[in-house]
Amino acid sequence: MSTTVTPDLDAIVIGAGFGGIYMLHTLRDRLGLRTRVLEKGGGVGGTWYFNRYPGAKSDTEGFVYRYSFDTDLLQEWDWSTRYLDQPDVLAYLEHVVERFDLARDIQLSTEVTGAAFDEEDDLWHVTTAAGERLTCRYLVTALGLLAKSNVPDIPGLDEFAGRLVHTNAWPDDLDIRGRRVGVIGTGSTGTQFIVAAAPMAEHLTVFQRSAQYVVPSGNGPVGADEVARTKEDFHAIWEQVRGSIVAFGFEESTVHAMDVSAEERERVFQENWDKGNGFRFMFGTFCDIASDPDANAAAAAFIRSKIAETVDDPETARKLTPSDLYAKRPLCNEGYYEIFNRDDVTLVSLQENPIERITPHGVRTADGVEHELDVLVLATGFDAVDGNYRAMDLRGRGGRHIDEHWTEGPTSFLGVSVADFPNMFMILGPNGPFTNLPPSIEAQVEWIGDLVRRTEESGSATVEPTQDAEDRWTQTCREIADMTLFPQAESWIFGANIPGKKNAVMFYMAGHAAYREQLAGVADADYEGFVLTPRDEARAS
Ligand code: FAD
Ligand code: NA7
Repeated sequence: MSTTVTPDLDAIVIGAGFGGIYMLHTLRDRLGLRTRVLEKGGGVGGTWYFNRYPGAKSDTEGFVYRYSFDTDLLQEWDWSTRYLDQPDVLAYLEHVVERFDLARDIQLSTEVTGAAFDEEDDLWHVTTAAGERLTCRYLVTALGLLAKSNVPDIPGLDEFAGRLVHTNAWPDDLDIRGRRVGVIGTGSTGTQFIVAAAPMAEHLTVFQRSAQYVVPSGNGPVGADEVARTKEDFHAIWEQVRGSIVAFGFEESTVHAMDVSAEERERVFQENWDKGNGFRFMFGTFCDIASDPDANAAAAAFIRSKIAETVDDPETARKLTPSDLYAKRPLCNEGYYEIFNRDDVTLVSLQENPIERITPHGVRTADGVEHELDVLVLATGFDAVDGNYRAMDLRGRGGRHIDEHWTEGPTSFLGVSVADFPNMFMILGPNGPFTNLPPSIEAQVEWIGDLVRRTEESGSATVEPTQDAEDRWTQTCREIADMTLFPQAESWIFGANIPGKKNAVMFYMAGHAAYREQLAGVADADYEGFVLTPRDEARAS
């Protein structure tokens, strides 16, 4: 039943990262809705507010790791390195907030602990950790897909007497210079940290569970003339991005790796190794590295040969050499394998020598060695995609908890909406695109804005996807993922990094352009797959 209650706000957006910031601008300034952002952190920026560890940077090139919605913003914000360091991305997002006068509608240090849709008044009732209660018609969850830290359950972790930190909660007062530092984890974060930390620490001990395929990033300074040239080309660059698969600002290859000679393959791999960038190496060399086992094996063999060439100590090289598929989110770093030639860096392979326990003094491994440390860094990643959803008491129609809806793993229609969670929209929700994320965030925010406008103009009380539409989208995502090799590798992309987490498809892997087409197709068919319930009908029921 619906009654005419005036809500506190038209819309609440949870999260003030790339997604929440643009969503606020869209709902407030384009649609004229009374909107407020609630953000747990003490500042805006999301990922870039929390991840302040040495070496934190984008692995998308800076010229496309930004918004494209405002031409003046694109022309006026400069960059000086090929990849953006964490302080640069944070400064950019703070600038966007200031430029569009958004701060007055962003409530910081406010954790949302619960949100429930009430069928009596067709409103979302939102609760914060401080006990504040707010009602709104629309709820947008911009909670981040890599934002809930994964803190592994290692015996003795709370007994460590030095500084224990997760990279996603790096404290401002921690200086690792001259300290004995240990790091658990060698994913994108761990490898970035390792490269930056080795020259700073007195000694760095790397606890590696899985060896990784890492290619060079090609990072370095970008001159003012290159920035100027890029700005002149921005129109064409963003057209290319919107029409591409991974949206990283390079042309994906259309050539099958096994259609060329071994010499040609080697040449192409070397060329892209020299250019740098993980996504370029996986998607710019050949079109089937992530889908054809032979192509994948060729790329993996090339990287393995580079490890053998680079690492001086054969035993260290052996431990650093992966033997599994090259099918996790591709990593890139300047000088990763080279770091292990330093005398002040020790590599411990946890597969061969597991951690027995954390002691007050450091990490004791199965061989009985106690690695003494002043600082222990957990670069152990995230409970990705649905982690922050399940951390809240999130309830849709009939008081149904999101965990009940997602018993078989997280699902959605188009990555943005869930059946029986009316007027709720997700940014980077489950089964959204696997791409450079700002362009996909923009596509989602603009599409959500259009659907909210359509709902408002039609005088509807609610809009929500049908279960059938959600099921079909889930099936589509599964089928596309199964055409790739990604499900065969153990990583956060399918939830394999969290003990006990159900392995599920969590991304739409057909690419950015295809995703935009799907969104446009649904909108053009007057939001086929969604049900809009008129206010009067809702009130009568
Ligand atoms: P986030 O930036 O994660 O913001 C989500 C916000 O929601 C957070 O501020 C969080 O505090 C808030 N929040 C969550 N739950 C609650 C709650 N209950 N109450 C209140 N607030 C809440 N992607 C790329 O495409 N390219 C890259 O190069 C790249 N590099 C990365 C490097 C690192 C170190 C990391 C961790 C991620 C990287 N990513 C990269 C992914 C990155 O997360 C996205 O590009 C983008 O920043 C996501 O923006 P977002 O707004 O969706 O989420
Ligand atoms: P990842 O890619 O999930 O990497 C986490 C790393 O931590 C990885 O090497 C894991 O080993 C390791 N890990 C996790 N749990 C443990 C335990 N219990 N013991 C030892 N080692 C462990 O997270 P990142 O933060 O690096 O990157 C995530 C994304 O954020 C990235 O793609 C960027 O977009 C930014 P494993 O490899 O699973 O064996």
